[in-house]
Amino acid sequence: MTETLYPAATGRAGSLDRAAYEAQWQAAATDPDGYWRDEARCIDWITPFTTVKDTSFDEADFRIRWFADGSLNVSANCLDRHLSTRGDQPAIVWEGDEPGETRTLTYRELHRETCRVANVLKGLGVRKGDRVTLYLPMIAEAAAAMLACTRIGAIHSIVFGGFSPDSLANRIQDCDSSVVICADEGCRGGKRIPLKKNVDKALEHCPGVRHVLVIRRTGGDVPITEGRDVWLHDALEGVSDDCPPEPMNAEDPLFILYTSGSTGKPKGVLHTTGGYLVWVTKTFRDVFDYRDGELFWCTADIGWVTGHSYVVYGPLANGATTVMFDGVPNYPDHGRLWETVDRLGVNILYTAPTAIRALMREGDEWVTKSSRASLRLLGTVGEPINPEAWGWYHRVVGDGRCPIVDTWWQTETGGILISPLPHATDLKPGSATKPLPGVQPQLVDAEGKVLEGPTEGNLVLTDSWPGQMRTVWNDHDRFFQTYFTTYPGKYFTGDGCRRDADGYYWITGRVDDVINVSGHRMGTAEVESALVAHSTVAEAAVVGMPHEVKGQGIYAFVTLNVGEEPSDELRATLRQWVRNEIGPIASPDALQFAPGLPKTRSGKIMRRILRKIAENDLGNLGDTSTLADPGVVDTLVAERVQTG
Ligand code: 6R9
Repeated sequence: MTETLYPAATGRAGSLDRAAYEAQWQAAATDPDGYWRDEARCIDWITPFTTVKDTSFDEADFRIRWFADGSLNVSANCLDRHLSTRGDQPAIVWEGDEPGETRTLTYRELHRETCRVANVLKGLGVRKGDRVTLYLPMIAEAAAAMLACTRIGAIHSIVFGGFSPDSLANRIQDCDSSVVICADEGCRGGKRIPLKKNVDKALEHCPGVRHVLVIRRTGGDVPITEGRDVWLHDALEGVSDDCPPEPMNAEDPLFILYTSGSTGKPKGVLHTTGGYLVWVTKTFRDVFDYRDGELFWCTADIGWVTGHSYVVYGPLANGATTVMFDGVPNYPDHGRLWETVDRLGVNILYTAPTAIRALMREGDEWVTKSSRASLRLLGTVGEPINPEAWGWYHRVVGDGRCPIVDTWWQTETGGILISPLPHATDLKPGSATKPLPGVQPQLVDAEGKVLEGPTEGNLVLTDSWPGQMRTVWNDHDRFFQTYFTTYPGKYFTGDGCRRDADGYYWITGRVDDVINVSGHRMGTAEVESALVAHSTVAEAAVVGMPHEVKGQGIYAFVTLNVGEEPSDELRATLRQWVRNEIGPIASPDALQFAPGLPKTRSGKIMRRILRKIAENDLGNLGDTSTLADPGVVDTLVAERVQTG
């Protein structure tokens, strides 16, 4: 197979080039403490640290600590330190759901807003270490609320606005939040999202919540519970804009973010203060090669880790101007992103392969009628990008002149780990290319044997990096069990990966029971438990299937209780049920009624076979002789749902 190679960009003074990348690698390998000590200078410390790396993935002395005796404040790094040099520069350019509905906040304005919200939170009794849940649209106030939490040392937990009241309630309960911040409603693609009403429903099951701070976004009519609910605009009246930043230890918790795994309920991924901020500050600067005055647009929602690290913390810590987009790429039409790029003058665009594929289908004209002359660099994240979509992004969107950084990372990693640097790395469409300096990937087989050279296997990381998650909230044992026991002494990513002869990494997708739907992580177990919670369902098994736009779709096999009859109506009911239980992103794309599921004699569902059926790879079902009743497979194949 001949691969097209796109040479690294040249001719931009000050960019990290090949030599600089090599030099950093050398430094990280020969003197790790010295290397990370220097890198940690990208942020301001209140108390300088004296210890750098203090980590071990071995069970006997398992620990992950970075810069552990230093202290700092995240909001001071994102705001205060820029005031003297760029107080009047835009920090946030907000673009609403309707084109041209914009608002700009300078660093000075965002600083003031953050301090005032922080004082409101204090007034509601929020103290250092308390948890605050945010359930918000992509409005500038959301960034101010995040920064306000960090200013006083409260731990934020953001729940994506597309999650149901039940999912929200579970996340509030798990971390025991005392305050929720929401908006009256959100706007997405011309539709209203009833955020406050969802909070009211969730709070029926969350007695620990003392206050709800409500931000007026649409002015929609929402119920207010006296004594509990407070309008932010009322609470802000007369509030001081003086709020000194709380000095936080480097290892103090910064935020919790729930993410799906192979088993059980979503885990509260915990990131701490110093290491996380160093990592997102450095990776934003290096991977996007950001320069003063440029406009950076990451289209992710703050409900996901990409929104945390590259809409808010990474850009603001670097004094960048970041776009917050409260809309969707296909509203009011398929030209929305490109029209907005032109109107705002966006220089760097960071988005997901699923959005690229969806827009690619609509034809080039939506793109080519815009100029996109301001664009310098493109990025992708969230799932593997197929070479066709990469090619289209490069040729049509970037006019063949913008490098693409395909960035691999996870909620757990805090920030980017494997990615090209635009001026140092030759690009291969579909490959996240090479690890950043100091990042140590390895490929292993199922037994843990290390695979060398060009090969394919499971992706692990053999050593820590500052942005690594520190624990699962309230369940340190689950943290260790989930990530460090499959391959003892190594962090297991859950991803499969190929490495080619040039040492380039090609992520092939999850090898566990996590599916990636439009770049959103879903645990198959979560969808299954939602399905079996319906009164008609006896058993359910959920697997991923290839989907042209979403990357993966959700295929559900459902066995009904005795006496229940399969019907199209029931199929629609069950899909709607899952929407209500978890949220629209979890709604099955295909739902097949199965009189029985393929099981081993010990009663384990053979997902391997279900995956093959969902993929329509029927010639490859493999050995079915160990099944308790091999006949069920024939029925499932015969009644397979057409998925196109
Ligand atoms: C940042 C984010 C993590 C999972 C990860 C992998 C997939 C992310 C990717 C990619 C191929 C890339 N993934 N980036 N796969 N190429 N550039 O998406 O975090 O939501 O936790 O998902 O996404 O499978 O394990 P998260």
